[in-house]
Amino acid sequence: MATRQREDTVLETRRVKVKPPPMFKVVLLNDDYTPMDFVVAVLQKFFLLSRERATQVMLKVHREGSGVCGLYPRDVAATKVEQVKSYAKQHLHPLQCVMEEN
Ligand code: TYC
Repeated sequence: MATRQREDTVLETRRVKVKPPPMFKVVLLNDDYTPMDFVVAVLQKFFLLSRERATQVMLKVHREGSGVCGLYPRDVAATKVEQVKSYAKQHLHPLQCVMEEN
């Protein structure tokens, strides 16, 4: 009986849908006190932007209130946010950074 059942077994091939991981924007927020050159340095150091690109992003944040530094998987984005906040705090600047699901 067991043998018969095994012979009758059909293994179906099933399409396994693998979704790309959710991605998160790391967003820098404007404030009135953090020096512009410090923000540019942060964007170069933690987001590997060129000085030119970092200056553009900093000015966007300064004028519009916020700006995207980069797009990363959840754990990478969370690490960047903590690195920026900790570095700003060490330097006594109120610079804030958040992550948002894309
Ligand atoms: N607004 C700041 C100033 O005038 C500059 C600044 C830019 C601060 C971007 C934070 O995320 C920021 N010194």
